[in-house]
Amino acid sequence: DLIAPHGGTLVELQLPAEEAEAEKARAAEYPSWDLTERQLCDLELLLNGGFSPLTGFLGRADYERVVQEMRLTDGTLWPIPVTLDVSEAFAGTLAPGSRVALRDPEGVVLAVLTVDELWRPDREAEAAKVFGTTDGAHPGVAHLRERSHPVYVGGRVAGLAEPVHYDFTHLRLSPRHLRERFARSGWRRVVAFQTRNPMHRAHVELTFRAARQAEANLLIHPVVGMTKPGDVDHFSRVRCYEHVLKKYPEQTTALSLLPLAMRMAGPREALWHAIIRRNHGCTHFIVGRDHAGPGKGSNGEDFYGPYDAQELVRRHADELGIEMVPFQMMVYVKERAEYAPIDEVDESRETVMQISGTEFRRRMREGLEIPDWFGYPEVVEELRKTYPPRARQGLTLFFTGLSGSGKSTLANAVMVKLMEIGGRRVTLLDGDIVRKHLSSELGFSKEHRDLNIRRIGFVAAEITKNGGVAICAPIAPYAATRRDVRAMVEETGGGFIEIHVSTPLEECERRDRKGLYAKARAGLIKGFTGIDDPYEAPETPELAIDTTDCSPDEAAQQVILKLERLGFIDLR
Ligand code: PPS
Repeated sequence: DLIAPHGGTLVELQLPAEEAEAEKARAAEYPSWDLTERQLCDLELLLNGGFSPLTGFLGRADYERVVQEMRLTDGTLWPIPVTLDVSEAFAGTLAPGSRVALRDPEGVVLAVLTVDELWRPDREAEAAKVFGTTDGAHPGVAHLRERSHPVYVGGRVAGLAEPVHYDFTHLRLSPRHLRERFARSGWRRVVAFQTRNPMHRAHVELTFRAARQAEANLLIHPVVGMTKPGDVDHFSRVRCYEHVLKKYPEQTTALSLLPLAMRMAGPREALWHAIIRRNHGCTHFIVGRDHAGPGKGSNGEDFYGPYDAQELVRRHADELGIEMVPFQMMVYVKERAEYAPIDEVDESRETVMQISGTEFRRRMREGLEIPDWFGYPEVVEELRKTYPPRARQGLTLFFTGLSGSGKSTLANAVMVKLMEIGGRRVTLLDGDIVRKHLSSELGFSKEHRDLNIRRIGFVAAEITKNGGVAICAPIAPYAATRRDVRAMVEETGGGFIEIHVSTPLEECERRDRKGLYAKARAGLIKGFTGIDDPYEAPETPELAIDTTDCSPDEAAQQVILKLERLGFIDLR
């Protein structure tokens, strides 16, 4: 007598074992599609019934109506298109009735899709309707525009194998398993809490109150599929949730992970989240401030009003069947030494204390204290492992400049000084070292130079990710390539310091240590940087050093001081 799934029954699409075996043998002959990360998430929830009552990827008519009216053609409420996007080339191999083997990144066939129809959707119109905007700053819009394929394929899906996970397997409960667990524990009322962030005291307070208010047990149901780019990785978050779980009275609260690919669609997404939780056996669902909001748009304003999601969910309350527990933002009230919803605080008499996400990240970066009223020490400690202060983060020092500008000498001096200070391993990726060990087959055409720099970027990013220092010293004449390398390194969470060794051409040529400028002037070397090949000087490097009038030791000292000012080394 648990709550019925959306649409009445739990629609699981996994074939029985024997049928699956037979179909697997046939599937070897089908054209196959390698699922994208998002499609893999969607497939998992299709197969396990998290997306009940869907029976596959949406066909055109369902898609159109979902986009326009948030409904399937049979009238069932469904706010987000769940579609399979493929390339033109792949679509060209298909026709209605074709069968497609859907594979995971390892090549395992997870499911077979029977094609109903193929069409080219108007993705801009989809964005405008589903996200209410075509601003590329919205991650859902950006995904549609930059990462989705042009052809949608609709059709039934039959599951052959469950998607494989190696992490936190004991916490990944499907709708069926959660329902079984609720039934076994006698949990008749369950309130679900959706999150894509680490949980601190405010969240625990909020969920605790929600459970009390709904007279229900609590399910902490974090998304571990895809969240907003830049979010805390799910590994760290789940370790935090495991700490937080201990803060609730025993046997009242459960934790399960949801392999959902979020779209950050705000109000529509809140409806979707509610439906998905109902399918997982929950009777209540918490919708807080700015639920599934993607942050600010290009105009500096929030995409959705803070309580738009609550409003939309309220408007569909009857059809949803799962009951919303709306919440205002929770804040710490200093005089009361406890948390309260912001609308229950009289700010003329009481002091509200808050730490924004930005402020939290600043404190982590600088290794500053996080007050006890804000976070649990175990959670903060867990996050400090993932986000060490700058002095313990990896970093890349990227020297760029003309041949003979002094890059190598300077890079070498900085390396020795960093080793003297200690604390991190240092790797030198000097131009000559790289061209010997990574790029020996490359020459100096634009393509080859770019390839060379990207290889350096890849290695530097790996070193940075692992907490070391990568010192790179190629010419790296192209701004766009340097920008890409910066992005690769910064994505790891470590630092990227660009140092323009800005010694002018005349000085480099006057030094001409290797005699190459003379040869280039004589036409013996073609395409020499600065002579008959371009060098695009960095416009906003972290540091620029002209070595004409300073010794290598002085120049290296400037770099070390810069690193200290930025917090990457702690000389105290
Ligand atoms: S790049 O553009 O970043 O890939 O260049 P890099 O790997 O740093 O290699 C530059 C060194 O190769 C020698 N060399 C040339 N440089 C520039 N242009 C041409 N055509 C060229 N041919 C050979 C030169 O000695 C550079 O060494 P450095 O250490 O910069 O003086």
